[in-house]
Amino acid sequence: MKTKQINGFTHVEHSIPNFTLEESEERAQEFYRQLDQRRTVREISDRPVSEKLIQNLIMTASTAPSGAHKQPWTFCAVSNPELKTQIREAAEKEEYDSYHGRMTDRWLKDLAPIGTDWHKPFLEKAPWLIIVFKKAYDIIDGEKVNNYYVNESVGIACGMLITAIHNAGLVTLTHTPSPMNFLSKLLERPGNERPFLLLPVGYPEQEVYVPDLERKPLSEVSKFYK
Ligand code: IYR
Repeated sequence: MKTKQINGFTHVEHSIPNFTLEESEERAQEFYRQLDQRRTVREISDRPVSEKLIQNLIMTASTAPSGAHKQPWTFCAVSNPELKTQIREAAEKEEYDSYHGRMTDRWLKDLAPIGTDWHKPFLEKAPWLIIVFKKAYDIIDGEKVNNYYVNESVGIACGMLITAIHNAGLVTLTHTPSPMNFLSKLLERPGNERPFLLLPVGYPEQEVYVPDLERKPLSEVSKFYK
C-alpha cells in the first residue's frame, strides 16, 4: 500500500471507484429514487430485528465525518422490555406537558397534519430504540477536552443512520422528547454525554398510513450559480 507522511503522520493511498459520468448519473438517480421512498413511520411492528443488524446500522452511522475525526457520539441500543417501558413512561410524561401548554398554538397547528400527540406506543413496541448521545467533550488523562462541531457531526451521523435503516427495509422516526435528560439517567450515561435524538427502529406494521406530503421541488431547495 502506498503511503506518504504529512506532519509526521502516515497517509495511506485511498482508492475510489472510477465511474464514467453516465454511471455516476445513473447511480445518483437510482439512489435518489430509493431515498425518496423513505418516510417517517410511527407504526412500527414488534417483529424481531437481530442485534447483528442493529450493530451494522450503528457501524454505518459511525462512518460519518466528524470534527477532527473525534466521532463524538454514543449509540445506545435498547431492546430490554423493562427499560423500553421506563423510557416510554418518562417520555410520555414530558410529551404530555409539551402538548398541554409548553408548545405554542402555532406549533400545534403545524403538527396537526402530521397527527402526532403525546402517546408514544412505539417506544415499547419497536424491537429496538437507538438513543444517540453527543459528547460535548472527552475526558483525557482526567482533563476535559472539548470536541469540535459536535452538533454538525452527530447530526450527519444520524442522517446516515436513518439512510442505513431505510436501506435495510426497516423504518424509524426522529423522536425528540423535550426535555430529554431522563434518557441520561435511565441509561446511566456519563456526564460528558447529552441525549441528541431517539430513533425507534423496526419493521413497519402490515398496513401503514403516512401524511400525504409533498417534497419541495429542486427549484425551491436549491439555487445554481453557473
Ligand atoms: N417532540 C414531540 C413534538 C413534535 C415536534 C415536531 I417539530 C415534529 O415534527 C413532530 C413531533 C413529539 O415527538 O411528538
